[in-house]
Amino acid sequence: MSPFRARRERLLEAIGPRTAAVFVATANAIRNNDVEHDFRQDSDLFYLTGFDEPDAVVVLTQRAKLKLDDKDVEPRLTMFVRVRDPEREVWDGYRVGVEGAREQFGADLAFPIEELGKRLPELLLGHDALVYRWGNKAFDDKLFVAIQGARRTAGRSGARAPTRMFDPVETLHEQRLRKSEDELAHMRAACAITAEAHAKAMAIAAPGRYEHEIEAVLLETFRRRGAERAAYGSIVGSGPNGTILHYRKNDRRLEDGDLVLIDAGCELAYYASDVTRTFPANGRFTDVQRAAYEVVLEAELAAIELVKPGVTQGQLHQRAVEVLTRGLVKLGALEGDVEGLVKSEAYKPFYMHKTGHWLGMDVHDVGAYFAPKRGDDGVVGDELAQRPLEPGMVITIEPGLYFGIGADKAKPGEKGVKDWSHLRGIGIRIEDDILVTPDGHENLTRAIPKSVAEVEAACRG
Ligand SMILES: [Mn+2]
Repeated sequence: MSPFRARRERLLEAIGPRTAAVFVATANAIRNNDVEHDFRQDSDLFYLTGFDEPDAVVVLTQRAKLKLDDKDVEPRLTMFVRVRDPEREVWDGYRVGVEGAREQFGADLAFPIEELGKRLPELLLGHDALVYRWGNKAFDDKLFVAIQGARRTAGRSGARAPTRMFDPVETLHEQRLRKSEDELAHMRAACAITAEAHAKAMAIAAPGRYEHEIEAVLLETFRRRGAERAAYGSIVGSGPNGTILHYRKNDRRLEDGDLVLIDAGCELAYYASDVTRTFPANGRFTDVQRAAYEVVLEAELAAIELVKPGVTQGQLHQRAVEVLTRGLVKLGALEGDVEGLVKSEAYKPFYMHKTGHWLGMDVHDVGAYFAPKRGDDGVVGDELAQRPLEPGMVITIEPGLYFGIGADKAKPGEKGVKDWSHLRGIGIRIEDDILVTPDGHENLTRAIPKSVAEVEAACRG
């Protein structure tokens, strides 16, 4: 339990002595009729406790004083959980229960979830602020009622009660943004499994196979090696499907001459990996596919090359955009001065997304992308600016080029656009997971075939 306790203590220190924090478990969601979606715990709650059951609320307090069985208790961690229920456990499996929350998860106090309404106001007393991510429709009202209850009591007794609420983005999510060695060990392990899955997928893909057969190989690898699940819906897009950014059907038959774009990564111990590779279904790039692939690869490598503390994600995106735009000219899709084409965003019909995102427990991980700008005098001003990378942060780098329906916005003859019909149907993205280190970066997914020669060799199996 010690890393979880250490994280809670760090959070309490960050939020200050008169602030409490409330975290709510993910609710079970119905898929259809009486079948539920697979449960996956809320990342914040898991990060702080390691507890993975639904119907739970975690309250961190520093000034709460409760009288229980004539004893004064000053809890720091209070958990509201499902009670043990042999009848239900026959159907749904073991529950930690109230005693388990104390004994296995280090709760100072634990109560049945049914007692939340009664206990929460007491726990909030003594604090004048609260950290909570509002927007949880099922829980917001309960919390506001509890705050009102605490304020009524406080008004009569001279105690404090919360009058302010803060989103966890400035405290807990800053903590989650910088990965500890424990966390990086999980992320490395997740990346190793994802690496095997991508190599296997390249080896089995062939004209005549279906996208879902390749998806099955990815999932087989994830689960066989102990990953709980895919970190997000696996994309296996062949031919024109590779140009659809969040393609999910995975039901097309691969044809000779197709490219196959796979965006898939496993989640292991609640940590995501997120990798994209693009390869020829028949194992050999055509000349035009190779030329387009080399452009995306050059953009990806150039952006990765820049990653080090102090650089912003905006700068990485800018670098990728420059290389892609130069490449679009070389490929014959655009014409004109590269700098001008970048400025006029002529690349956008072919490259419409950003070059990367935070990666961690959530595939698009928490954490602010912008921070208040510091002037030359060191004073924090009003404006927001892209924040600099720091050691321990993990990002993805994932440039791409897409000549699908989105590209139809690029009309030959307009704004530097040439006839790009020779590229139609090509969709390419290359994505790696990059750890920022004190003196640069480490590519956590470097083991996955990526150069033209490596990819063609992996396709041969
Ligand atoms: Mn990604």
